Amino acid sequence: MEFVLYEQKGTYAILTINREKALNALNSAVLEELDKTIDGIDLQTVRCLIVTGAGQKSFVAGADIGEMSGLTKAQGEAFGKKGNDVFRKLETLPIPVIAAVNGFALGGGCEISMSCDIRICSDNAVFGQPEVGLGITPGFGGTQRLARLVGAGMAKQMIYTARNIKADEALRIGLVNAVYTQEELLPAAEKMAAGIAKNAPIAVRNCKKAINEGLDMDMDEAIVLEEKLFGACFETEDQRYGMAFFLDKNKEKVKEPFKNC
Ligand code: DAK
Repeated sequence: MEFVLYEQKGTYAILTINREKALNALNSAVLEELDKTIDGIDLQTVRCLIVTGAGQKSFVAGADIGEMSGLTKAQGEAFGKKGNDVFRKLETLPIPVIAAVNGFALGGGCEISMSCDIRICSDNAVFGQPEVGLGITPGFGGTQRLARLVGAGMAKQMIYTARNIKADEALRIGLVNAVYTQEELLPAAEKMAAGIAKNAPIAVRNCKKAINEGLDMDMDEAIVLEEKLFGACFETEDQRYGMAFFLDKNKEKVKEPFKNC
């Protein structure tokens, strides 16, 4: 792959968008490679994915403006669909995805980070949806995911004004969970990924499904979904082992890694 690097490190993996010369802007080739890379993740062994950008300056500086500038209406819609399909694939990946936002996360960059389960960023990160300044709307889910994450009022302000916000403000409004120095960011993401990967994989996946799908339901339906996913954890080897380990009062015993994926 030319524009996407992928490295599995035991039970978690790091996907790096690698088009540093254009601040990792997303063109069709990058989206294609992202799609193939996500399809190729070994979900039998990878329990958490980290998404980051190459270099020190940018996570993803948006969709490629050069490529978009000459599109017709039909091509624009097709480009939007391509991005949306890839981002949705990331969002619905059975395992948790952490965005380690290492700089600019503008337009499609902010949008891809919002397709991830958890966002953490470096102190030089900048978030924004500058599309209306370019004569377009956010096209990779920004109008939908930003409003769900930070509330409609704040999302509307960011999108209508096209104003970028820095890491501290992103933290304040709940767009990111934590801010680190550039050097600390990836180690922090890896520590979190390894911590998630230590927990029972079926239970973690069911939590992701319950939260994501439950948010689109009314509370009565959502609670039923939770009941079903809770029930589905029982009789698994991991549930039996996790509870037996707790109930076993032998303090010398070391907890074995959970097995099921
Ligand atoms: N596209 C293409 N190239 C980009 C780029 C981008 N989004 N962002 C940066 N680059 C390129 C620059 O052109 C430059 O290339 P060279 O001149 O060296 O060849 C190189 O990266 C370095 O950028 P700068 O020289 O500009 O670096 P600075 O540090 O001065 O500025 C910056 C960094 C991030 C503030 C600036 O590059 C910038 O403002 N970039 C554009 C950010 C932006 O507006 N992003 C949002 C793009 S719009 C849709 C589908 C998708 C979307 C919308 C609709 N449908 C089809 C419905 C999504 C839209 C977007 O994401």
